[in-house]
Amino acid sequence: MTNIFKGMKPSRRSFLRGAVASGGALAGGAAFAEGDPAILEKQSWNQYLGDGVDAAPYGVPSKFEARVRRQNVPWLTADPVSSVNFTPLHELDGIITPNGLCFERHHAGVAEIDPAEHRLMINGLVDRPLVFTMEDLMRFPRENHVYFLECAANTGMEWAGSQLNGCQFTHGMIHNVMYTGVPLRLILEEAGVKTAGKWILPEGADASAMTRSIPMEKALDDCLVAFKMNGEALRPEQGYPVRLVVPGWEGNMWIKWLRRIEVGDQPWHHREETSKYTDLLANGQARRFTWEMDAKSVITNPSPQAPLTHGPGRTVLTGVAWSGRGTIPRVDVTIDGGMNWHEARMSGPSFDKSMHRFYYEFDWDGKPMLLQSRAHDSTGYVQPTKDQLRQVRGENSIYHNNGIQTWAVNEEGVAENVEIS
Ligand SMILES: Nc1nc2c(c(=O)[nH]1)N[C@H]1C(S)=C(S)[C@@H](COP(=O)(O)O)O[C@H]1N2
Ligand SMILES: [Mo]
Repeated sequence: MTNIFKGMKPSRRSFLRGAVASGGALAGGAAFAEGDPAILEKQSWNQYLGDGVDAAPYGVPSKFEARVRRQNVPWLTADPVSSVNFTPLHELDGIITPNGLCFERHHAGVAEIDPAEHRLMINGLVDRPLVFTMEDLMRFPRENHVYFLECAANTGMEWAGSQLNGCQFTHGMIHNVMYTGVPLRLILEEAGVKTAGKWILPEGADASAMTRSIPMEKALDDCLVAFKMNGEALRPEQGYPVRLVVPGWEGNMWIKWLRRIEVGDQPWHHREETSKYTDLLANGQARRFTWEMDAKSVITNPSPQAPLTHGPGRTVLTGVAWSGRGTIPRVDVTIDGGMNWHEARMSGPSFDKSMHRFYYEFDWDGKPMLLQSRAHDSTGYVQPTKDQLRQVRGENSIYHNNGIQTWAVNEEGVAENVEIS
């Protein structure tokens, strides 16, 4: 154990003395409690044989983790086939989102595709229009990368003020997984992009036939045609058997159930880049093609769904941060609404355009707190306050809210979504 709490010695004797000195509030191991059956008595799992191997050919979480699940917001879900659910960020640690907990956003439900029947077509301004089977795709060199996918509408309900009570709902339209896929560049090279080809239009095989225009520089840079997530096949809800990965850019461009890529000389100005996924400013003009996701962070614990359940003393605060422009070298944390900022401790791999994990360990004095985190990305950009953001973007926006989030924690440890100015 790293010695983050100065003066605490790791021997049992000093633990007991410490417990007395701080009135029993010492965390990290309680003093021996006489009569505690959890330590004195044999439990059933000590006495009887457990299930053998093969009880679950595909393993599932412990039944005691049943509360850990994706959830939707009923008033945002008029119809489940065109809706969203949210990643339970407050239940996770590290940087990888388990496949079964990745939030889902569908415009026309989950397409059920037999990979043997699936094809990917490249057409438009190419020398050789091509059609690939899944087997064909597997014969290109493939790469592994960890990237976050954030829906442009993540935190979108919070523009006018604090609204949803939990980081799952305010910030859970994000997941971070390791993709295995073929660089899109290799597939485009196979077809031979004509000199006039400056844009691509990926299209989904679902009933929404989702399309977005993507500039050729991005397509040739780091986009992937991915078929694995965290080592196994994409889940149906994440685009099985194949999806486009557009690192750092808004989620709606990551076309799922990818069936066609057209090459053109200009953007197509389809629905999802005109009437949707544009940001109406206060002066009546709309920002368009706001592809990159700005640096952002959120404290996941404590948070409204994950209150503090202990009294004053040793407290672990944690959260996640990410940027569509690079890595997150630094996150600042405040527990007093911004009067004092502390540099958080980053832990875990720091990948380009991937989620980062931060921690801040401190001694809670038992008084109310106002918790905030502020991400710095590798370009030097610093996450703005919500007020700073509204000054520039107005309040008509839904998308691209990366303002600093505040949780108020009371003496009981209960946390609530608030705004301070
Ligand atoms: N074909 C297709 N691709 C799609 C969508 C869709 O409805 N159909 N939704 C988009 C949106 S808006 C987002 S935010 C992401 C969500 O990806 P996920 O369901 O893996 O979280 O997929 C994008 N790709
Ligand atoms: Mo989205």
